[in-house]
Amino acid sequence: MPSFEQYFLMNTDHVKDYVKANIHTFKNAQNITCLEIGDGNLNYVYRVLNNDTNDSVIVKQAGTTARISDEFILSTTRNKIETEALKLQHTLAPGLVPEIYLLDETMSCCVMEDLSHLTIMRTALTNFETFPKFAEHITDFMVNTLLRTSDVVLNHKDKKELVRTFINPELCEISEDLVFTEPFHNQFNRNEVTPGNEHFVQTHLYSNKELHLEVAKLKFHFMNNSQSLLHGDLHTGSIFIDQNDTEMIDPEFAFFGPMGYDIGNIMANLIFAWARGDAYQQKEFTEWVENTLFDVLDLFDTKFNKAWDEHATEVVAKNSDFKQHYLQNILKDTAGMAGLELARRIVGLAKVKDITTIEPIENRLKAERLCLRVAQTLILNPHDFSHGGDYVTALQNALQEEKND
Ligand code: SR1
Ligand code: MG
Repeated sequence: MPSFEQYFLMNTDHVKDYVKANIHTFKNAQNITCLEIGDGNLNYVYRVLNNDTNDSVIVKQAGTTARISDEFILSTTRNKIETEALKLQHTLAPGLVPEIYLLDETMSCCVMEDLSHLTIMRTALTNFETFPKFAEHITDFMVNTLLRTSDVVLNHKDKKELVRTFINPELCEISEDLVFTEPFHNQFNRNEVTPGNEHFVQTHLYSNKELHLEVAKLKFHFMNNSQSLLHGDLHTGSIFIDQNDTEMIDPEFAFFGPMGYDIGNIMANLIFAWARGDAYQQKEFTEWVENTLFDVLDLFDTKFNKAWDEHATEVVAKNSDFKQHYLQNILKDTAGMAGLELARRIVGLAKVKDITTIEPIENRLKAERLCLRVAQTLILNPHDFSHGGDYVTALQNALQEEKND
């Protein structure tokens, strides 16, 4: 059995030995099953089951390059940032984040609660499943993890220490390139535009100078506003869900940035689900998504106001006009960031199954253009999006534009 005293990339047999050596409920286990179950773009995820006791855990290990492409050479220390983020989010939003059992900085892996009785939300949404508790749960998670890691609530020196802990330059660079730059400039030639939409992408993204200016402002805002500890990649593939529970996983992109980045990611990924539902004429499903878009912003607003009144410690922040000013800026950022996520998942390297699996191709092309039209409106007019209903209106307008073109 390896000693695990020096980093190496484990296989399933190593992971079995690792768990026997490090997790006490597996110490004497004779009958262990281990499966690699990761489907993300970066890391390796193993489910380990003790067949005799039914105890199970998840082991997540970082490799030296991204799974999606060897082009991304990454430090394995990212696992520590992810694990520290999970631990902090678990205390701020209990019941909405898996429990961490072990962080191993040598092996760049962590062992955590097994949530595999739940489904990855994106997979469920592609089958048009609906989740009535999602808006409540995601807004609890966002208000608690975002507001309570900001200067509104934290002692400012403590917050600066946390900012230091979560400096995450490599993963931030991935977002800076893939989200804020490549979809509009294709400077590394990594974009993958679906044949049939080249002209649309050229006109609406690559040659759109007005859009480039707003995107530049958003990129610098992302890089320079250490507002809160973000999840950093809060899309529906980072959420485990069923009818009762919602658990947010995979915060390896965590760093201190603008709150609107996380909220905007949620809004954009709901829009992908809507576009798929529309393509397959799933009316009940698209109505649920519309209500959820509405509820997410509405509940965020209500809960944010309440949490601010309960938890604000900063003297100058105990001012209701300032609170409204602060919230309006978050909602404006949310719109811009949602627009960016919509654009990058359509033309960039890392796509979403909601859209890529739409058939026939004409319907996929139409869904892609719909997302890009909404993206453009969100980025150019973020002030117009302070309610969830504004997102639904933008979707209806984009559908109409598509019909008129
Ligand atoms: C190289 S990583 C590509 C994408 O996958 C992650 O989930 C992030 O969204 C990232 O942008
Ligand atoms: Mg991920």
